[in-house]
Amino acid sequence: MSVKLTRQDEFAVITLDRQEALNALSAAVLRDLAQAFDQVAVSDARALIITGAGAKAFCAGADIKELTGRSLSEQRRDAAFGQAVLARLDDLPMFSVAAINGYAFGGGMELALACTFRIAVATAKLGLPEIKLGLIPGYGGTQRLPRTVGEARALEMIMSGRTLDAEEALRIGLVHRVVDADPLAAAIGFARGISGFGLPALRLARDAVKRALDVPLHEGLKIEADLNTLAFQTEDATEGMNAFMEKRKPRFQDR
Ligand code: DAK
Repeated sequence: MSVKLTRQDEFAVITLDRQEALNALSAAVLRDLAQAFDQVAVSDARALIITGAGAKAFCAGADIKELTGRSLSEQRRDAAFGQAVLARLDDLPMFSVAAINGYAFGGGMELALACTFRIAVATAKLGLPEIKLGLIPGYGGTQRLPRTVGEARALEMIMSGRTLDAEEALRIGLVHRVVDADPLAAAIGFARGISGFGLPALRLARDAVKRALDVPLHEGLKIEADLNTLAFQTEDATEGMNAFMEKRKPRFQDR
């Protein structure tokens, strides 16, 4: 199996392990990823971490060797499937963190973009080089990248196919942290800094922010008011506010 689903404490961990092809996303890997996301979705994991096996690559993109020799309708179907798999990741009930341990190119960058957060090792290289193959990104890159770094930077990255180092990725907001070593441990530490809050509030916050990018401001503010009202109705909100007034740490129950 090239997709390994394991558990580290309260977190699910998916490791892409196809090192002979720099963890590239073959059709089989995409199918296995879809299954793994479905398993994680119904688990009690508080977050999902995704990383690549080995020190060289997070994921070098779609499997280029599989991309050729297919009809246009097959390409269309495959793009829709890849997009749907990454949408499952984006829509998971728990947040996700990409632990970028090396190359994150093309579909690998798109996989990381579908995660809620991204932590990169300092030696990581990132980019959407599809243009160099005469292609454009097909697994959500043209849509998620501008939402992450803005239109101007996304256009430059996609139309030049330029490789970014981790420091530049951090500077433009493509990754949230850069670490010198062990991005998986760093991603788990990062997740732990968030996952102790109540899951309902975390989910509502994520939904509100994600929907901000899809609707005009006045509609977004209505969404915020609705979700904020829902948050007030949780037991965690009562506990959080009581704990503040009683000068103690809150004990959230995810209710
Ligand atoms: N696919 C398949 N094999 C790959 C691969 C990839 N993306 N990347 C690397 N490999 C394989 C290499 O072929 C090599 O295998 P062997 O030749 O030894 O059998 C092995 O991994 C080691 O790679 P290298 O020898 O090249 O290693 P280097 O350290 O020299 O170079 C590198 C590392 C990451 C700079 C280089 O491998 C590289 O440039 N890789 C390709 C990166 C890339 O261009 N990624 C984007 C792919 S396009 C769609 C439309 C578009 C897309 C998808 C769907 N639809 C309409 C359905 C496009 C998506 C993409 O991701």
